[in-house]
Amino acid sequence: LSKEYKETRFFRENVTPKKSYDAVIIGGGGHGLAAAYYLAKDHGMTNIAVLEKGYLGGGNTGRNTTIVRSNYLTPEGVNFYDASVKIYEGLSEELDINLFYSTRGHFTLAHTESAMRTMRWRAEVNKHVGVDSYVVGPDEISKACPQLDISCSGHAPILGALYHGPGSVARHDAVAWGYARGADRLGVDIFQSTEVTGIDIKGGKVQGVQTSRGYISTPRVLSAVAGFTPRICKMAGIDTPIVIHPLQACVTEPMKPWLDSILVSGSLHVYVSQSSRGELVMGSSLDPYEVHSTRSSLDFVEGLTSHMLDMFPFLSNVKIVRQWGGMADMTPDFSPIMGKTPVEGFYLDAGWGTWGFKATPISGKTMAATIANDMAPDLIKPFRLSRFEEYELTGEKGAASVGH
Ligand code: FAD
Ligand code: PYC
Repeated sequence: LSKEYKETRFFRENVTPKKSYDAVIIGGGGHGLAAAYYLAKDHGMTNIAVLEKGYLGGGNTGRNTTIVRSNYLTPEGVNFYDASVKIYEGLSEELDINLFYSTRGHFTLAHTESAMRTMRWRAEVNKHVGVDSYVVGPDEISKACPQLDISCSGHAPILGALYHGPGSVARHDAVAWGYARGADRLGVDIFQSTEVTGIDIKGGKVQGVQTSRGYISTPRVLSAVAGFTPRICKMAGIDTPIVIHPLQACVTEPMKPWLDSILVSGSLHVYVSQSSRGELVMGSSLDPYEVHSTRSSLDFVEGLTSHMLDMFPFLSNVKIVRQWGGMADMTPDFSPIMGKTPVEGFYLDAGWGTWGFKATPISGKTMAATIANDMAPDLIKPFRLSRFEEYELTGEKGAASVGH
């Protein structure tokens, strides 16, 4: 590493953006930073700027509950998320940063016969594609998590679960910082507190972006802004079916480690894992209304904790210490929107709703390839924007861990 890099603790602070770049990435979340990293690393494109209106990882990347898994419902989805899990497994080493990637095993609990049917369906699709998932009964769940009340206080007895061994958690902000540092070291310029306010398009082609720090000319723009996608797409004159719903989460005070696995209950609208510092990380359903806001509510913690106590009555004296919200960019089929758009040079990485953290590495890699070759790789073709007008949806609602 050169002296310039050795003397910075994380990455260079660039003071003034250049007048022109080969590509501009809007959004310094995990997805935008990963795309920048792979553009430089896989395609040798280093004259790139990442523009972030706030701070790196301050959007949904730093607000999510960090679950990584590939136990989806469609072969297209399973293949895509499995490719991401495989990158995650070696990512701490590749980025030379401890991502606290921790493989725990993931149980999707079924409390009804119809939920059991979906678990069997997912298990069969997963196995067919070579992903480790199978259906287990209450005894195996109790063995893995003896603290769980299998009767759920008598309200919703657990009949079985889909078990997915590779299910993991990771430190979310380290993923953003790791990709940022990796991209920076390869020569990418990263600007925080820099907002894109307009996209300059002439003759159907991208010419540049207006920003809070002046105009930047560029032939290629990637929008990787999650909950802000409708605003950026409006600047480019593009319609998407994305709607924004808040998704909230919270953590307890730290406890000694007792919960090894990741547990999800669709019927009780709860999911929980224990972080490396001992906090229970928990979430529930999407808020039922469309609103562009990151506020959290008392209603959310009340609902969540009452269902947590159905599963774990012994937690009644444990305190909730933080709660927050993120803006989930929801698509009708619960799959992302990735690839080219009708505007030449404007690329979209969006529709990550409640499921995009696990996809960070593979979305970065495939969006980088899309930009470098002006063509989407086969892996992401099922997620093209045009699928909605072609009636070729990639339906993953049955595999979303979050109630809706
Ligand atoms: P973000 O991290 O949101 O980054 C977008 C960035 O764009 C932001 O930093 C924003 O400031 C910036 N930006 C916006 N507009 C502009 C502009 N005009 N100019 C410049 N910058 C701009 N997924 C999972 O896989 N597993 C989970 O367990 C999980 N749990 C979740 C829990 C919660 C509570 C939430 C809210 C989401 C969860 N998700 C989960 C979803 C996941 O967090 C997101 O899909 C993912 O983080 C999206 O990453 P991103 O980089 O695309 O977006
Ligand atoms: O996609 O696994 C997931 C998830 C869990 C909580 C929010 N999203």
